[in-house]
Amino acid sequence: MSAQPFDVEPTTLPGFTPWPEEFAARYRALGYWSGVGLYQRLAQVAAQYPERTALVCGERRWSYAYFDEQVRRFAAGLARIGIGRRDRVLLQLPNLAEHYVACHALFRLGALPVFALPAHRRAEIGYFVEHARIRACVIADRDGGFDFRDLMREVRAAQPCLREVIVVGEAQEFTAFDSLLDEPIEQALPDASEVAFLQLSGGSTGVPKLIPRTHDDYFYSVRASAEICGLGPDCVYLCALPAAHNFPMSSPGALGVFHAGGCVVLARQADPESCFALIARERVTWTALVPSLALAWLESRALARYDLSSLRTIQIGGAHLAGDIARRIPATFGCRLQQVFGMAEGLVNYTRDDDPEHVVLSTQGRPISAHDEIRVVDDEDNDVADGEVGHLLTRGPYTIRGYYRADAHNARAFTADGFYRTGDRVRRLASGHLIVEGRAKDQINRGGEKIAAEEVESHLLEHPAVFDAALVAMPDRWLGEKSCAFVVLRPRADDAPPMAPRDLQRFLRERGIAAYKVPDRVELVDALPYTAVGKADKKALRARFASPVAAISQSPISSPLPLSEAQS
Ligand code: OOB
Repeated sequence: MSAQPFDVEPTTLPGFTPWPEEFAARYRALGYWSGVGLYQRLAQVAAQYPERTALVCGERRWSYAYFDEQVRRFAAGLARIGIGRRDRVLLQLPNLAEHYVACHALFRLGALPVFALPAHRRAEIGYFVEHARIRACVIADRDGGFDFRDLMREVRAAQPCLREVIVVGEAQEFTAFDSLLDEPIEQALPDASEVAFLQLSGGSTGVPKLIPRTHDDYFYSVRASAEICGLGPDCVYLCALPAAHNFPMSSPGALGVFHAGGCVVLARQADPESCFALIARERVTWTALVPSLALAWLESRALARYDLSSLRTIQIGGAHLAGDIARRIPATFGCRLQQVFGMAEGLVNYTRDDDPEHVVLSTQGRPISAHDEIRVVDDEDNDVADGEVGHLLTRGPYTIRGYYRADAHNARAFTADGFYRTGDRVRRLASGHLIVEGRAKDQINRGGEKIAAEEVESHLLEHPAVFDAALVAMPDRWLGEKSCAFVVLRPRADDAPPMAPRDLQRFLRERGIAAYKVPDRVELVDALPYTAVGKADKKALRARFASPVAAISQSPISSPLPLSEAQS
């Protein structure tokens, strides 16, 4: 009797697009894919440097030995409640040591963390839970005045697949994080070619996309990044951005620091005062910021009050860095600037320490790997010459070949031969450095936080009074970009109350979308301009902000902090 197909365990996670075998073989032969898993690397470092400080979180100071023990304990507790290989577990934690414990415990088990941001709310979390069939969520009790247990109650009522909610802090009816710190047990590690986690895409479509990254591909990017950035056991990294984001996680980020045996200092808040105090206290040597946060730090009056002389490098990435801000960073902080242009889908570019100053100031760096394949193409996918602007396509040893469970979208987001269409418009210099000139994707980059226009528009269209809507970026001094929704209302019955822009903003908040996605401004218009093919003409809408007077006079007061904490 032969086994039925459904009895056979699939060799990879269903919904994951692997690299074609010839590429996988090449990346292995080159030693890029080393077969070492993400937990395994932490265990190696903990054996090498048991006494060194791995993590500083508030007043807690953990050695590598202690950190690794916490990971093994939590992995044992997760196994006890039935979490195992390929189960998906959503992590939505602020910058706490438990974030790294949870993700490494899941790496050890071969279960997959799904990295949500603290700003996400019912709409996003509910979607991730349903789409990735999440078994458990790990949350904090409260953060920034928000109670994540209430959010979980709502999500769980709608999603029966969600069986466990694990809470750092006061668990109430849920499972306390600390109650899962069991005695460590022997556990078989997953194969490094397996998917290690699902990361979130900035997105440009109606629903967010999930990015499957394998141990092999991710650890390669971490290792190579740590080498490019010269990390050693003496590095002290301030994690000021949300720890779950790809930039502070792996470029080289916290995983790069753990790989090198250095120390990660977690900042609970990204504001200048809190971060300067940590830099001075812990003698922090480097950090990663988005441009809007760098600007807030540069403009802070607290600068003069702290000794920041330990800083050697500030990395800037995630959004366009204006030339004047770039110049002020080394001048003000007395340290090196490194530009980073990366994406959760894979490709990461860095300026290098030996690049001439004008290259560091004016380019977004060059790829990590000699095997990152870069194409810059016109609208018909023909390559353009170096120095000309075109669409950036890429393929390589740590760039995905497909989003998780998204076949129809994958057909558009990747070329037939596996290049990822980044949606960014770039110029490549003869040296290989890239300059980001803009983007073709329908996305707003709000201080590094990405907003898919279509996602917000589809929420707006759910309002019975809305006939049409288009979300576009408008310039902002602090965040680089903010969002403006142009909305056409349906004809109103004579007795219906008038609709104000803030009613629509409230409607979106009540639908449970992250605060950073709620349009900063709503313009009610009689009609949208359309292109020849009948789509909203966003170029024409954006042009309405071309005059700085219009942008400044009508924009609400800007907040200098990019991260959601500033808006919640
Ligand atoms: C990083 O990752 P994501 O996935 O949040 O966003 C990726 C997108 C890029 O496609 C590009 O549109 C934009 O963010 N971006 C930049 C940039 N770095 C990213 N645009 C202009 N200049 C830059 N330096 O944002 C990310 C991931 C890893 C490392 C660094 C950033």
